[in-house]
Amino acid sequence: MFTKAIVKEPCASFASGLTTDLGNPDQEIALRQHQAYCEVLESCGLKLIRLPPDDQYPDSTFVEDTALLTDRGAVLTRPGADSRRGEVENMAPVVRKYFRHVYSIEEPGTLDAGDVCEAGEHFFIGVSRRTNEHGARQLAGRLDSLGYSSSLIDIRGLSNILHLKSGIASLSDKRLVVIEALRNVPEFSGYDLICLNSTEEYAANCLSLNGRILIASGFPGVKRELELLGYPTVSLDMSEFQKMDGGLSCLSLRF
Ligand code: CIR
Repeated sequence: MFTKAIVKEPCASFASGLTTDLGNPDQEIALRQHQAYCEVLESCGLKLIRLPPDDQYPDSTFVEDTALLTDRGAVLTRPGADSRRGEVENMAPVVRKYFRHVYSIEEPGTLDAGDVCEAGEHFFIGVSRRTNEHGARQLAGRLDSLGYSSSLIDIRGLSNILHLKSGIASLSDKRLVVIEALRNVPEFSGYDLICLNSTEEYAANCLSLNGRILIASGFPGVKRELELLGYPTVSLDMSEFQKMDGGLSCLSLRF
């Protein structure tokens, strides 16, 4: 069970964050969507640690990329985009307040925690445009020392996802939601896969939280499939975050 989540409201410079060309987000709507997201986290029983918006870092609302939080310790990341690296300095004291064991990804490694998918005691680590092999291997070593296993998944050939978790989510230690392009990854072969059709790929970044699954609204196929499997779902409008290439999970750090 998760009891807490760290969140950070989109700042005034949110629209100048990194993005491919999906249009300009509307600040007011983004704030409303963020508030609705926070309310759903609270309704799932989480106590929120709300950090103030930080204009210096337009992408800083995507807190998930700055740290990996596990039951056995936290790892502060070293984001692959220069413009995001300073976000970690601001997150570090918050993480240190709640975790006794805090580690870091060191140069020349880069790692965005949006590339890390936890499935029980196993972690999939994406090697992407943001996370380099050095960073992925550093994390794998750290996880190993904490008693977790991991595997590296190279997604550099996939142009349609920014991070590994843009295309995969774990619903349990045995079941994953994946986009079509990741369906045949050998490392996923032992898992029960829920494969999304190409029109619903954004919904792959869903979040299993204390017995419910939070999904982006507007993707009825995956919602229906999850409900048929017995998962209660909660839909959230993520349109303004999608415009900035952000998924649902990126807006919080749960622990
Ligand atoms: C970025 O490009 O870094 C942000 N605009 C979006 C980051 C989204 N984070 C994530 O998928 N884990």
